[in-house]
Amino acid sequence: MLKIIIAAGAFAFGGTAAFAHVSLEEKEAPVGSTYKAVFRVPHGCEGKPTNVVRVQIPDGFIAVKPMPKAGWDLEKVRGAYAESYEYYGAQLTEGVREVVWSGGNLGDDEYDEFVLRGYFAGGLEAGETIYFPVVQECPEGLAERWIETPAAGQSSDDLELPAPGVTLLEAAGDH
Ligand SMILES: [Cu+2]
Repeated sequence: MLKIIIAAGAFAFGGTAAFAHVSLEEKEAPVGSTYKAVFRVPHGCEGKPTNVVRVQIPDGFIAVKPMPKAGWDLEKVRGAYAESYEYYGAQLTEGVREVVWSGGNLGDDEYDEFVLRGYFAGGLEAGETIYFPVVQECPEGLAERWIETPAAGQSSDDLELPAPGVTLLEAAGDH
């Protein structure tokens, strides 16, 4: 009897796909504001631990600074922005485009969070959703690629491996 209950519980858990996905803690942020992105990683790849977490930085999310993590190496891949963005009186044309935490070991039965901070540029549009593609790498070449974005008429719930996203709200001073 106990076995049956555990099996049923495991099934219910596995069926709650939205819970198991890599996701962002805060799913909304105003245009023209600093945003702390907390990526929640709830499992590895098919039973294997996660050793690398890569986060791609979308256009318009600027001045990115990742938070170092004990036990993980941190790499900041810099590159040109799609356009020039105003940031506290300066014009930024380049910055961090990808953040890579590597060399760690997050067990498949463990949970962890990976954090970075940045700024949603003033020119972005309220109502738009900005996606942060995330790739989890595991031993033996296994990976979980959270890079799908919804097509017109779709929502992230329709996708098997949705990229975590943030829906932009109107800038605080716009009312
Ligand atoms: Cu999942």
